[in-house]
Amino acid sequence: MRYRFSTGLRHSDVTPASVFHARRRFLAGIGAGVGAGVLGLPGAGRAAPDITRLKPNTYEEITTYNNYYEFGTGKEDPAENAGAMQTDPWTVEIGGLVERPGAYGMDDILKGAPIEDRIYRFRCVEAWSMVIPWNGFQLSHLLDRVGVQPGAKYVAFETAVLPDVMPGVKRNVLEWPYREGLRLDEAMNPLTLLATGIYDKPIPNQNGAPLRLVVPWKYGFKSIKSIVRITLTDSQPQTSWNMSNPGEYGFYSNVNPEVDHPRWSQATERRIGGGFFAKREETQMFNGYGEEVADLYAGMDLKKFY
Ligand SMILES: Nc1nc2c(c(=O)[nH]1)N[C@H]1C(S)=C(S)[C@@H](COP(=O)(O)O)O[C@H]1N2
Ligand SMILES: [Mo]
Repeated sequence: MRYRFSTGLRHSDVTPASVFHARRRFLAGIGAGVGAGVLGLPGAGRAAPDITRLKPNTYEEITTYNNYYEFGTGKEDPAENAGAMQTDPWTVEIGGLVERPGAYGMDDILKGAPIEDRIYRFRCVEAWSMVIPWNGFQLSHLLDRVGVQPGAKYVAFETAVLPDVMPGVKRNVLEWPYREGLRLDEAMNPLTLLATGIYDKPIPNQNGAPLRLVVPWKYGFKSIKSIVRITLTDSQPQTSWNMSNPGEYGFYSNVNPEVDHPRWSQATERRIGGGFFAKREETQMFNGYGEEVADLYAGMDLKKFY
């Protein structure tokens, strides 16, 4: 529990309940729908479903149907194999264009981190989705603490490579370490979390303990697990899926029902746990978080920058 509640206080203890819930609705995207209705903006007629009202997937579903190739490529492999990974102590090397580079222990990273509860829809590029109640803090909080230098434009992330406990890294399915990256403004967006828990429990190894990225408007593979390195750079970093297949996986990877994966459609998704005969759902632009993030891509051709 120490990874989540290092202060001993829950976020809901320090924020009045009304503010807490209003903020939560805003962050989940409902604030957007209401605003559009009042102002009569286009799109108000077809309001996106309220993401906070989506029923979260069960703890069991969230922790047994995973992608974590270091532990195997099957959906059940991570839950089966990740238990042996030692996540305490854990150190994250933070470097590149920052004022205070160094090896930061988890206690240090969590010092003063305002842990929040966020219910996010999570959309995999394989066209399935889940709704996950995360505990975590904004990546911007950590970046502010280490001090981003003016020349920094991107943030690069790497996962641990632990051959003794990760059977998957002996195979070349991807180039290890697993790498991901964000543009600095994407990294600083309030929706971008470093997650430390699920359902108020410490994050399980198969979901990326002790610290994993969550970027809800992008396909799941951007949300890199078990982070050991964060580097601020001035040029776009390499990312594992883009390196392995640039035609199928771009750097941006924003959820976009209009840009299909070369081998399948991205227009709809299957909610995990809905049962075999459940209707597929229509995928929403930016996974339903457009009000919060569309401005980041103003003027960009998202078919080109997929
Ligand atoms: N290090 C690492 N991070 C990773 C992956 C991985 O294989 N290795 N898989 C990604 C993919 S494809 C998805 S869909 C999500 C799955 O997260 P979950 O298992 O917590 O639902 O993790 C992402 N982060
Ligand atoms: Mo994924």
